[in-house]
Amino acid sequence: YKNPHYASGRSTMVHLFEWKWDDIASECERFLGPRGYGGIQISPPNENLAIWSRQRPWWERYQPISYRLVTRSGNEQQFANMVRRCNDAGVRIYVDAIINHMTGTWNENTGTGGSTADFGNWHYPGVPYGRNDFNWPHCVIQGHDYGCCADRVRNCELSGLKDLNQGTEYVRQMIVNYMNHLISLGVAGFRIDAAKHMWPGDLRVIYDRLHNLNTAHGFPSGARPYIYQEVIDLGGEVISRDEYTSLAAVTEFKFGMELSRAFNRGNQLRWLVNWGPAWGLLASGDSLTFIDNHDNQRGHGAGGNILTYKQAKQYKGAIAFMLAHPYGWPQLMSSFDFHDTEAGPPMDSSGNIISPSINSDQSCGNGWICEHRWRQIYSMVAFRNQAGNSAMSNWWDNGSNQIAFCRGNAGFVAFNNDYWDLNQTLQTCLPAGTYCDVISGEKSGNNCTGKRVTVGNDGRAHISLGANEFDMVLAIHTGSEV
Ligand code: ARE
Ligand code: CA
Repeated sequence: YKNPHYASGRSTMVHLFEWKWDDIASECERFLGPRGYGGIQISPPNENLAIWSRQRPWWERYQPISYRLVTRSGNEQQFANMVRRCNDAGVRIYVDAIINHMTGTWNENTGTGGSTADFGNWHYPGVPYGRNDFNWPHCVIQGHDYGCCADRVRNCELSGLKDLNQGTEYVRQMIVNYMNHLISLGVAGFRIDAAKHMWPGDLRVIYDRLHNLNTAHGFPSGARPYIYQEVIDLGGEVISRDEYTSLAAVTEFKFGMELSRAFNRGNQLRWLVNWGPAWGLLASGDSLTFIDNHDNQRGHGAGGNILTYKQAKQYKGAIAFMLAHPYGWPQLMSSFDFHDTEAGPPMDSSGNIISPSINSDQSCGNGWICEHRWRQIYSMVAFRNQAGNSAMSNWWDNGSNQIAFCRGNAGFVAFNNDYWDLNQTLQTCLPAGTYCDVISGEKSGNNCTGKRVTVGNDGRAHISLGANEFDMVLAIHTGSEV
């Protein structure tokens, strides 16, 4: 369950938060496929409660009312069409699977596909689930439970969301049927929402009943779904991420916290010389890595000064480090603009999501940020693909916040997060030639719209990165020669 089954030569996925299926299909064909993206985490595709009383917040999608594939993102036919078209473009789809719970209790009770529920009786006819399918008697997780009481974290309600009992055969089967339906439609794997709140033994039973990936969508025979489990573990709790790594991959929240701290100048970049398990991070192959996610970019989930698109220069620096460094399986965040942390995606007065528009410079409009379309970000996705499995080598630092390293003989990257300029002759490990820096510009034909870097026969080149430049990164790789 730890292999994303990317098409060959690809390495990075992006979370297209709240995007519609038709828009994702187009994005696979016009941008993600050609640019070398490996996959997409989509918002939950199953029917959720429509919460008009809170102006249709983004978080209504974490309140399942049935497993029918009908949401604001689209219906089942649109879903199937998206998966087909994305797989054809070489881009995999990973589903955010909410299997810990159903909705909380609300006055309104109609789902995005028209299903209803009787919350007071734990009755969800759209599945169907009834009272016997939930943990009983019901209780709600309190903050201090995380420090003491694993049974309460797993058997009580997370924020009042009705807590399913995955220990029962019936619930397991409903969940497995839902996930196998998605596998049959061609998805490559799952994010397991709130995995901390489910017993590892129950999850193992569920994972082991999943079908192999659908060979009609280009997966090798016998391929198991990629599974990454959302377990927030910054230390100090009774439940640890290590209880889940024997099952499948795990979201590594320490990754974005530490890199945000470093690129925010709370820690010197030179210390990143031993980035990886030496920092208390998971083993690389177990680790789904990211800077921000849809929760912590807006202060939900585990908080703490996470960099986002709002601090663009520092953020692009942290993202470039994530993508340049061999550790982990990276995931990018692609956001809609927000000020109110509860607000849903751009929508019209009927609650329909408004599609992103695409500007002539490739950026998005209509309220969508589309970090994945920022040159400094998609260029580093290509860098990572070029670097492949090569190790990091030739680390250099100035004893402060200027660092540089190579990836085999395929890539070289430098960072300057100091208040003074970087001007150094450094080993790039690349064959002699003139390269286009893919951060300050990009290669177009035999031209370069950014800085040029000349690598000598000894592999060395003069690198200059001013403290006041628009970006703090310089990156060159095989394929960026001009
Ligand atoms: C909403 C309302 C609530 C209301 C509830 C029920 O905000 O006021 O009571 O509905 O009706 C998201 C939002 C929630 C939202 C929920 C359902 O963030 O605000 O509740 O959707 O609509 C814990 C979990 C972790 C979880 C985070 C948010 O361990 O799994 O909390 N993250 C996932 C998703 C979220 C989603 C859910 C789970 C629910 O990524 O987007 O919630 O499906 C410490 C612990 C962490 C803990 C954290 C916060 O750091 O280590 O484990 O995270 O505190 O409590
Ligand atoms: Ca639970």
